[in-house]
Amino acid sequence: MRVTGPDAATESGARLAAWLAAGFHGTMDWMAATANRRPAPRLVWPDVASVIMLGVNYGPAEDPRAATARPARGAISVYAQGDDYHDVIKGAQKRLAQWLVASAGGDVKVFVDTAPVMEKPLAQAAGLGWQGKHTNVVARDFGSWLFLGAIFTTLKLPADSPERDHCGSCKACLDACPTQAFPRPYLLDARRCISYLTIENKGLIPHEFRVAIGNRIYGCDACLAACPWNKFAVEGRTLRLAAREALKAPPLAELVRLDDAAFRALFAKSPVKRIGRARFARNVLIAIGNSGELALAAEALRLLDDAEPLVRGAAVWALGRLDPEAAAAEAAVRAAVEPDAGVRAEWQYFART
Ligand code: B12
Ligand code: SF4
Ligand code: SF4
Repeated sequence: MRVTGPDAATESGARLAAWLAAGFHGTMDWMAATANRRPAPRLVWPDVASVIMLGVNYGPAEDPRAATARPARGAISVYAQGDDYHDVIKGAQKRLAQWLVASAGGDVKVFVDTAPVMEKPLAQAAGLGWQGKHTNVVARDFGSWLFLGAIFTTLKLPADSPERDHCGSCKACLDACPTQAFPRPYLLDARRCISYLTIENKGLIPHEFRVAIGNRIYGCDACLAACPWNKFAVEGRTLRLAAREALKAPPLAELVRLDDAAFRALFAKSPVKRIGRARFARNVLIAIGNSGELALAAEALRLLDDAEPLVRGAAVWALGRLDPEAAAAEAAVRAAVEPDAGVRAEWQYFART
């Protein structure tokens, strides 16, 4: 926990504007819609006098890169293997904020990615860590594994010193990115990031990224896990954030059979629930297409009849990768009668490749 002032992220506003102007936010229109407020906490709440930044350690028990070496299983990013951090951290922040008001007075508001606030530059200004070349905040004591949250208060608190950059000549995170999502150090093109492609992106995943995604079915930790500062990381102690056994490396064969109710039951209280069954099944089918497991071709075949075009489209690709002959036979009867233009485009893509 560290303290900074409400003007600490002001200069990041220009960088945010440049990022948006380049279109790096893709379809995250909410980033553009709130761009003027994001670097300016006073526009979010005019009474704010100090910002208390919190970092919550969610360090994994094992290196998450091990899960990406098991192609018949899905890799869910570390941050999403436990309960939704928004809920967990907000509860803790509220308790802290209540204590603050009771002991020192003033008024408070708590945010954990729930308001248009640039949490990373505020965290660096407060001294929690620095924005590494992968653009996330790295802390000397926790490596890449910190969630961030902010408490705005009307109290004028003494500010802590900012943290400085300790990346030096390292570029391990940039080299580790499977989709080359960094046009240059400290700059991320979200449209190429697997986290964006598997979570925020609502449509079919562009072909150029599908193979590189491998078995990552929700988010990505490749750049975070590559950071040498993780050698100082310790396992997170917040029980509700800890990885659930069922979400560590679930078999694709089970995930692909989840209907809507089973999806919601498995991912109750998990951030994964937010993307819904169709987007999740799309991601699982991309992983199935990359699995090399011929036995999973039957699942792709079955989902060619799914009610959701998003699922049918991904099923075409998965079947085409695992069993091109079966896909060709299906194309002959399905392509011409497919009602959805996006799925028809997938059949055409299959025919061309
Ligand atoms: C939009 C968003 C995303 C987008 C875009 C990510 C991004 N880098 O912007 C997507 C969907 C891709 C994403 C992915 C992830 N996210 Co996210 N995301 C956010 C969100 C909502 C806003 C971030 C933002 O303002 N982006 C706008 C751009 C302009 O910011 P930026 O990349 O940081 O740009 C800065 C740098 O480029 C820097 N810069 C530019 N040039 C230069 C040059 C130099 C020399 C320097 C020093 C700096 C510098 O200045 C810019 C402004 O500060 C925040 C929550 C919040 N409210 O802040 C969470 C947040 C950043 N995400 C978080 C997490 C955990 C993730 C993932 C790890 C999840 C996962 N495992 O899949 C990945 C990591 C991907 C990555 N490498 O960044 C955490 C990060 C915690 C931390 N320790 O930093 C946050 C803070 C949420 C939280 N409350 O904990 N995310
Ligand atoms: S999260 Fe994955 S895809 Fe996104 S920038 Fe990091 S390594 Fe690249
Ligand atoms: S991997 Fe290296 S360059 Fe990337 S954030 Fe960590 S120290 Fe910085």
